[in-house]
Amino acid sequence: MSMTVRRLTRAATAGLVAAAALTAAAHSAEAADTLGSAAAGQGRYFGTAVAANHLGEADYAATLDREFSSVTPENEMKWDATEPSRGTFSFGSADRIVDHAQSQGMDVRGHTLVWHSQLPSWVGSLGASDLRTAMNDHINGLMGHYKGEIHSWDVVNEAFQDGGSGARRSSPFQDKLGNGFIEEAFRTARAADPAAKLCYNDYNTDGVNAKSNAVYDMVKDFKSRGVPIDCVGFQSHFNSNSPVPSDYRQNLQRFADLGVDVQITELDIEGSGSAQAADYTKVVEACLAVSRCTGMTVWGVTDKYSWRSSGTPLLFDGNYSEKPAYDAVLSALGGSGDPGDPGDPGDGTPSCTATYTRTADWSSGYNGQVTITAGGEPISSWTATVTLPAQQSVSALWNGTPAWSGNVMTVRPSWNGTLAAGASTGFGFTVAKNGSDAAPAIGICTAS
Ligand code: 9MR
Repeated sequence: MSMTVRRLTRAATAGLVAAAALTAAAHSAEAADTLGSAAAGQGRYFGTAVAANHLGEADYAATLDREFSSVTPENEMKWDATEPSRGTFSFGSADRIVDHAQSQGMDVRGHTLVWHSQLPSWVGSLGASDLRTAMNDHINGLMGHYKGEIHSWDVVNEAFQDGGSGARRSSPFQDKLGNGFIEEAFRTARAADPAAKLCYNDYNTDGVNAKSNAVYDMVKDFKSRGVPIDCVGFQSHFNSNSPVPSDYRQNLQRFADLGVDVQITELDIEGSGSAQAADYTKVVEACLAVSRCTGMTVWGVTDKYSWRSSGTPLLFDGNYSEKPAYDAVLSALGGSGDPGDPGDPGDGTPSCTATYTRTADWSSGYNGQVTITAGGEPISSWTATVTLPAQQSVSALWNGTPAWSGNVMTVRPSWNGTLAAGASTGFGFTVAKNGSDAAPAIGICTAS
């Protein structure tokens, strides 16, 4: 297999972009902080997962470029995307993300080299000795292609089981190569790109529990034996079943105390309004309290493209408006918002966001729910528009008062206009599909 170094210009390009950013900052001393600039003020990066197929959407790219200082390809560097058949590497989508990030002076996290999921079937059918070779070839193929261009690599992802056993998860690697596959992957990775930080990454390891204890023991063993590991990634996918643990900071700290960096790698928290904002604050504060917590990545730019989109777990809603959670993160990072921005706390401007979920679905119809969340000020009324696909018609609506213009329904409150800052209400409606299953478009929410 031939290994090509993609390019050697990343450092030079990043230097130019950084110089340009400094000039811009000097010319606009009054400008609001962004997530990236506020995190930089704390010596941290603030990143997001990115999908190559959304980079062409103007609002997506503008939000990404304005706010974030690091990107993680959400799926494009996984094994199924990069080596779909043995020895044949395809880097097109991943290159698009890396090129975009470099043009903006952003860092790139590599995700992920060895994982049981999104693994092409040919890998699972190999015998042990062939599998070992294939694993090392895969690591060398990816890390060689991006040599010198990746800030941190998730070398091994999710190798431990959920539940109380602390056991390793069954996978072709575990089952055929045994526990030693993780160590081997890290050793291969270090040789392939000595400049990249090498991370172990997992979920449900955010607090102290049997699973995080097992990872802790592995990292401790690696450090004591000189197995190359630089960082541990805590995915931090939270919701009501898996809330932000009360010992989150303590858990991050005990890993840091082993002599590795810790990174929050896939943060998202289902919810809305002030409760979601408060949870985000806890996460940012925990990272800032641990000096070796070097940065945070949220798992997507906008709720509408989240892997958990119905849970609205991110910082920007489907219209790319800043949510209360955004304001909370910015403020926890010590940043200040633009006082002219609706949604920033204390700016005196009523604002709201509207997010849409299909809550029930059957062959001839569906129910939709729009959640209205007040921004950083209390509001006394709100207006949201719902544009229906041409064939569809609304047969019922509750908790709102509709007015129609063609296929655009403008909804105002019935009894539920008054909201505290960050609080939520909503309205629901039943739609007759009349042959179209398309989703309605939700317009920008306005408040008074
Ligand atoms: O967000 C990713 C989603 O688009 C993919 O369909 C999914 C497939 O497994 O992977 C998601 O990302 C996962 C990440 O790679 C590893 N940790 C859990 C993430 C959420 O499932």
